[in-house]
Amino acid sequence: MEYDLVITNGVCVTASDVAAWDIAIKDEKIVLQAPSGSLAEAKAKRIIDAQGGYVMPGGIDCHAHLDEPAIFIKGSNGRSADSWETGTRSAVAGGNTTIVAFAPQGKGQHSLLAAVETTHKLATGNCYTDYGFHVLMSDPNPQALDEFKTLKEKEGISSVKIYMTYTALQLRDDQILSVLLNARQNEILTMVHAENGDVLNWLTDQLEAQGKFAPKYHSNSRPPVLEAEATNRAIALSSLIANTPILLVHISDPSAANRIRIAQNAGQPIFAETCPQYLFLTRDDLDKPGFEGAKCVCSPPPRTKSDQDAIWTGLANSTFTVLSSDHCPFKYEDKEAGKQCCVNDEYPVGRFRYIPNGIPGIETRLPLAFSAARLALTKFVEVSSTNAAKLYGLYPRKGAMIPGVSDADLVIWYPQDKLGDISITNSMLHHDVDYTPYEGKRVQNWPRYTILRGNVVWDRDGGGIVSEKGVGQFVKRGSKARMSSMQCE
Ligand code: DUC
Ligand code: ZN
Ligand code: ZN
Ligand code: ZN
Repeated sequence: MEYDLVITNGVCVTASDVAAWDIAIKDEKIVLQAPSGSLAEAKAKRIIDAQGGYVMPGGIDCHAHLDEPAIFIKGSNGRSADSWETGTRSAVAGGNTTIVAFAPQGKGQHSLLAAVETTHKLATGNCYTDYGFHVLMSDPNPQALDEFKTLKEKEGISSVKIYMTYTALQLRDDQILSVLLNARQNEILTMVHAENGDVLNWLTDQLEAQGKFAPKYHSNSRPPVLEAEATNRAIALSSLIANTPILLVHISDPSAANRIRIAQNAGQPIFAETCPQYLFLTRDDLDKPGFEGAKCVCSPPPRTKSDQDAIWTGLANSTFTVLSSDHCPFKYEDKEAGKQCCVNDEYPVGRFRYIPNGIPGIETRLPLAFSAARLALTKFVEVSSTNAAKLYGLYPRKGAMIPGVSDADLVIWYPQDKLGDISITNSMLHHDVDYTPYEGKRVQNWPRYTILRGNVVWDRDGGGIVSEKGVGQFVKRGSKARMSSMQCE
């Protein structure tokens, strides 16, 4: 048989193993794993010599906002900066092969299916990675709840995100219960943004009354307890709906993580996500001169150095199921739709309450986390790829390297020490954003090749993005896999 692609001399890392295997690919699938070097002479259209570099399942980033209106900021014309084209281009240059981003239910839009149709129009033919949608639900009206069945069975959408904050999005507890009930009936996973919106609005008013408008006060308006309280409440609401599984997204606060851990230890199906901003940024980054701190305004806000350590520990001990980017970019120099929309003569340091919440990070997620070397290699693959596939109904087609079963979605890193120390600059990234919050941060490795269903899409030394847009396909997703014997579902 002639293979389409063979990868030889690499060290394969999955969520369970580190082993020197060669890999053969045919018709977009991994078809064979064999001892290292044994396929070096195989008949193949292309052979990549991975020379002692790590070969892993491609990154799966299931938390990104592309071409989304910033409905969470009152009166805002803001729109997340990246399109499906530029967002997935950036993703693939950072080692990702699948992303799941949001189909937002617009203001006044009753139907979730209409939101899905709109989002398909934005994405179709434009993507460099395979992709799926979560619906972002701001109005749990009866029609929308009824649509869960069609979403799951016909559209291949098996997750919904809801908010406990932002005036335009925030659901009351009774509405959350209705979502959880319908989600349970249709095996849809509910992602919860857990911050107490009423409290943070009140604190914001207090800060403004004291003349505190600068970006750093974003952090004061969202103290950790507000995240811990909402996390606790979400867990309680899940327990009322027969312990229906929920995923607490973008957890930043160790006390919220502890509450999650307690629920997990009690056997509740509570899953959690954290993001690079809670591992690599701190609240001090919001206190840069002038308005620069706005570049790191996201919600929840970055915390302290010791909180970062606790979040790393939570990744290592499986409190966190996934490490996602929460790529939600807004341009900095954009007075219409970007971070500077609230800077004017009256408010020269802006008004933090109107700074669009979110930062870019889809391309830097894997290089930053890999270079930090704080997780075992298998753990790194688990939280950045395999668990995302399991949670969101993509496994084992995605997130694994099982011959005959898994798509040939791979990321190949440079051999250790080959690349040296590189400094992240915005000019090397592929998003459509005018800054990165990680400017100047040093990393020791970067994805050398990203391979989507057997096609090289990113070749760092051979032209960068080497595929046309449109190679990425929509993936219909199924139910969440069973993920832990501890958690009774
Ligand atoms: N939540 C997100 O998930 N992304 C950006 C803004 C927010 O609050
Ligand atoms: Zn409505
Ligand atoms: Zn959120
Ligand atoms: Zn998000």
